[in-house]
Amino acid sequence: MVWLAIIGLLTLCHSGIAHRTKFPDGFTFGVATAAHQIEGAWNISGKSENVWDRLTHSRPELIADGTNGDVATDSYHRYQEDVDALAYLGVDFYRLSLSWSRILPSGRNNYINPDGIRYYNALLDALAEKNIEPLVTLFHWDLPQSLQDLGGWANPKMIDFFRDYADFCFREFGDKIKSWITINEPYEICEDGYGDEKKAPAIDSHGVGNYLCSDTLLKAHAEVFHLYNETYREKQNGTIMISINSIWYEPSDPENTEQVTLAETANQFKFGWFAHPIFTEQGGYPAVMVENIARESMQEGLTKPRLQQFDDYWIQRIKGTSDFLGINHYTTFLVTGPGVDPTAKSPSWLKDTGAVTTMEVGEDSASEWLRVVPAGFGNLLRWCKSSYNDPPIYITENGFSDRGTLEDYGRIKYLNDYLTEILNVIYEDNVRVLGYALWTLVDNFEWRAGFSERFGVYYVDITQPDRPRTPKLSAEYYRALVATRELPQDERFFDQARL
Ligand code: GBH
Repeated sequence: MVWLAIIGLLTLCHSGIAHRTKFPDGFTFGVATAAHQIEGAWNISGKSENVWDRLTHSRPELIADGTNGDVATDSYHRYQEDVDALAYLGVDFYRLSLSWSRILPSGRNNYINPDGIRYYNALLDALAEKNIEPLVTLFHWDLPQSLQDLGGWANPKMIDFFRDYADFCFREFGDKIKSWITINEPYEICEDGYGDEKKAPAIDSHGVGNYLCSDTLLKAHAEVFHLYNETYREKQNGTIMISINSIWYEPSDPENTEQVTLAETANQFKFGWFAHPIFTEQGGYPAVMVENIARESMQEGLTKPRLQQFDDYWIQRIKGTSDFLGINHYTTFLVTGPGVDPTAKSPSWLKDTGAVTTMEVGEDSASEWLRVVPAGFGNLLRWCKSSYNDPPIYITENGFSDRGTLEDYGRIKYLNDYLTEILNVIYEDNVRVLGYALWTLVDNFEWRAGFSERFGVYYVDITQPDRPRTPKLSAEYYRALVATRELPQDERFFDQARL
């Protein structure tokens, strides 16, 4: 008996259980933040108003706790504390974003704000001092209001404005930044900001503005990629990608073939909307999107579909414009059947999908939309490998919200289980996941949720003027993980009562 048990144990170790907790050599760890959520200093040192300043000031009732990004975690003044926290965690890289309206207050490149340049140089130097690589997002939702006044991402002229802004950033900071992200979460920008009121600028042009936005945004992304590729890459020797958020859709009944097909449709509408044009051989919007929207548009009596396929020039121009597939991932929803979702406006992206969905799955978090479904993450990653020809992948965001407790066992469990899925797909399915950024460093301004939902591994007391940061238990967990490159098994990280 004893011998059998020992042999059993040895086989388990050999079959991979033992190395399942260890990340492969070269895998990198970081944390992610975004300018508007942490910087504060909203109207000083030359920064102009952005769409989130405008929304939070003019319609504060839209923010769960009435807070805003005016001071946020005051990282504009306290960036050294952030960098010290990053050094304590021991991360390889820090994903941050640049505030467009701090760098180019008019939105255009006619005037450059010297304080903005000084700030980012100081931050980049402080990171270099600690040997932390910057991974920098050009646009994480904080569009200069002056450009929004011209229509924002619904205006094709944005292609030029975004290229000019990126051009300036590459020239000014390119010696210090080797890894770039063009745009964070195009779906959220277009659907939540132009097709709904969930994000600034809260245009709510459902079924129309969201698709104007995606046309412009994908072209603008592609132009910035080509600019980097042709003008800067050789000299600066860096990389550039886009970060796409995924809510992964699963059929609620995996045996139900109609649901299986609809879940695929929903994934094409959600992730494929922006990934298909960039990461497939074929290029362009997913066929099922083009078809569904054409059909819906006809029924609405329109003479032209609300979304049209790109022409050949743009299909070619957009294809292949990302060195890596950047994935932000938090959660999974279920598809329950065909039809019009009860929450769908008309017309709208959701109605266009033709699927009814539910969030009733997994354990909850402090965010209504965030359910804990680690298996969905594994399925998403395998789907990305097969749908997009085995791309090299960075997880550019992943994290969990609670109300700010220091003993954040819920977050640790979430991280442990989601990171386990990454290990599984790396070792079992050869999915090429190269690095991981935890969302987020410090509790910060969580958009319309204000400070009511907290994602940080550092607690921030926003009632204190000096915004003190306190490490949560998850900070110790992540520090241990980064130091050993192995999922910590120490029992102090796990809530013994709940195991
Ligand atoms: C990311 O978005 C963002 O990049 C980051 O800035 C953010 O802080 C983080 O996640 C945590 O939220 O109006 O209630 O339906 C994640 C994707 C998609 C999350 C849309 C919230 C809708 C909220 N987001 N979503 S709701």
